[in-house]
Amino acid sequence: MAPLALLLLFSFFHPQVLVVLALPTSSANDFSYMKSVHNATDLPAEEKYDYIIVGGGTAGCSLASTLSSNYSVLVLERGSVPAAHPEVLKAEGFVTTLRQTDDGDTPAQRFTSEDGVANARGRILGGTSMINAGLYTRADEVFYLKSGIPWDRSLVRNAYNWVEDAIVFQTNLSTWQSIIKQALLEAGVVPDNGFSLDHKIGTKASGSTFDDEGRRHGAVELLNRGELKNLRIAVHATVERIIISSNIASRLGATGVIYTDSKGLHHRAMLRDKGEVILSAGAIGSPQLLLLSGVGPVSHLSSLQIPVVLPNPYVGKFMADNPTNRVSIIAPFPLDQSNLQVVGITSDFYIENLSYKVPSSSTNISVAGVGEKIPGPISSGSLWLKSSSNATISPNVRFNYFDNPIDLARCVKGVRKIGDLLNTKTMEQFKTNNGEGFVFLGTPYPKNPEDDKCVEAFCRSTLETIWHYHGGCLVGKVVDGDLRVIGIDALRVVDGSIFNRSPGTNPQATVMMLGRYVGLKMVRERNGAK
Ligand SMILES: Cc1cc2nc3c(=O)[nH]c(=O)nc-3n(C[C@H](O)[C@H](O)[C@H](O)COP(=O)(O)OP(=O)(O)OC[C@H]3O[C@@H](n4cnc5c(N)ncnc54)[C@H](O)[C@@H]3O)c2cc1C
Ligand SMILES: *[C@@H]1O[C@H](CO)[C@@H](O)[C@H](O)[C@H]1NC(C)=O
Ligand SMILES: *[C@@H]1O[C@H](CO)[C@@H](O)[C@H](O)[C@H]1NC(C)=O
Ligand SMILES: *[C@@H]1O[C@H](CO)[C@@H](O)[C@H](O)[C@H]1NC(C)=O
Ligand SMILES: *[C@@H]1O[C@H](CO)[C@@H](O)[C@H](O)[C@H]1NC(C)=O
Ligand SMILES: *[C@@H]1O[C@H](CO)[C@@H](O)[C@H](O)[C@H]1NC(C)=O
Ligand SMILES: CC(=O)N[C@H]1CO[C@H](CO)[C@@H](O)[C@@H]1O
Repeated sequence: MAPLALLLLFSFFHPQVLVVLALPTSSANDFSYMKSVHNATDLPAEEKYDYIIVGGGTAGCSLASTLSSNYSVLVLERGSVPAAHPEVLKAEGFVTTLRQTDDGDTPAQRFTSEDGVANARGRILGGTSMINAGLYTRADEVFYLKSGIPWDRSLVRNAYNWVEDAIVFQTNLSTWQSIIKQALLEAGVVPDNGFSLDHKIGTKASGSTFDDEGRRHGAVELLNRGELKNLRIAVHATVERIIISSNIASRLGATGVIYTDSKGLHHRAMLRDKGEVILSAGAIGSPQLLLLSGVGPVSHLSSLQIPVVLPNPYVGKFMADNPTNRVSIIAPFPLDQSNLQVVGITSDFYIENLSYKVPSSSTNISVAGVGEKIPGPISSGSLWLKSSSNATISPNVRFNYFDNPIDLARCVKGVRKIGDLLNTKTMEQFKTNNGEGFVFLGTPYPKNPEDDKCVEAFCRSTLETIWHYHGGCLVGKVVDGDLRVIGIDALRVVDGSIFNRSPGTNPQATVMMLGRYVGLKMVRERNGAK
């Protein structure tokens, strides 16, 4: 048999091998989309488009690209282009980007939720996909079943493939990721699923939007797959509100949006016949814009003197963030900085993490971190406006981590698994003082992992975000199964705000898939096919 035929036969029994062969290890960044980018100050005071997408983020870019195949599309992004912040294009830039002092245009906008947990969101073309840790993995089955969306699963696969063909890589595992993989298997997170983009119980290496040369290929590069001549992308364009009017039959409908440029001047973008406004401003931005446009809980809108356009008690509700807890070990030998590549998947928790260097004048300390994150979560909170008229002022948000005891119980299980992992032979090499123990940076591993109260206290005291917050515009509450805002024509929401649980171990794959998926459906619907 020819080697290729043998390989294909082998792949048939081991599907992950086929994926291995299909994904490249690296490629140059493609900036073709720059042809369509304009400074908002250069756009006219009023223009018309078929589709207006608010937020050039993770979902917004794949949606815009898809709709541009045959329609005029305007993308309005408050941030700048990646080339203006080259650190976002490099894996080494991950930590520095998150630590930058906010000057109103830095790509990671930091915020602290009312729970007191430090968090961040993207403010750049490509959105949060340009500041994240790059791990790429598809959604779990429970996500599809509970999402409220009547998924066409073949279109879902088609949409994931479209994303993966453009920006997903199979990279070499860093030292720490190889060690974590071995330790997870030894700690019983089995089977070894090799390399896979699918959500499977066990341990696997997944794809990355970073390539082997450490270049980031975020959602922004999906714009290149569209018809650039039909796309207009405005940066430094902050959308202030959606223009909603009622027709002769008293039906509400979106007719356009108002945005401001960097000089503070107002512009209007209006819809052509059959057009739509799509909010892709993320889990913080999309509910915020509905509230600023008068769509939301009456008491909240009235307290801010915002005229109520459509009462909906659920806008900004069910805001959730998956709590994560980790231990950090000071490595007795140097480790390369590593972004996320390996994940351990069980039904109750997921284990993943990265290593990084803490440089100082005298020493370079390498830190190996390992953390667990729970699925869901079940606990949730809400979002409310701080300003009644200024979209640049971020809303307040509270996630109520661990409000539900099931979330806390899952954390306890996950932390115990980290204990199993620390007890493996693989991890012995990290013990210092003649193999006596680990040197932890920050809170050490709990002394009595058998004691529920002790581990629960660890869960609460070391609570962090893994930045997978979602919700605020849930399906069945704010939008319908086609993601149309309930009660308002020509207005949809397409981004992480529609999720009632975070998809898979990490959401970006599914957010990008969603943009492509909804875009394909919209084009089909409009062309008369159902
Ligand atoms: C530090 C960090 C690490 C992460 N690591 C991973 C990971 O490794 N793997 C993974 O799968 N996920 C990861 N995530 C999560 C993932 O990146 C996000 O869930 C996802 O990108 C969210 O996509 P979105 O389209 O919902 O929102 P975004 O990508 O945030 O898009 C929203 C866009 O709207 C713009 N916008 C908002 N308001 C306005 C307005 N009024 N006018 C104009 N524009 C506006 C924003 O600037 C932004 O570009 C990480 C997130 C962070 C913050
Ligand atoms: C956009 O134009 C304004 C006004 O001319 C200018 O101040 C700003 O720097 C420009 N921004 C970019 C990203 O080019
Ligand atoms: C392009 O859009 C027009 C209407 O705007 C429609 O008649 C035509 O069928 C579309 N073509 C494709 C290939 O989608
Ligand atoms: C990745 O691994 C392959 C095979 O071991 C090696 O040839 C290649 O140089 C590695 N690439 C990088 C960037 O380390
Ligand atoms: C720390 O790392 C930097 C950059 O790699 C290097 O220049 C420096 O010599 C290192 N310092 C020590 C003490 O190893
Ligand atoms: C909106 O808020 C931002 C940030 O605080 C501020 O710089 C800007 O001047 C405000 N805009 C208006 C119109 O008040
Ligand atoms: C994605 C993630 O969980 N990152 C954490 C991994 O561990 C390091 C160091 O311990 C933390 O700084 C990261 O936040």
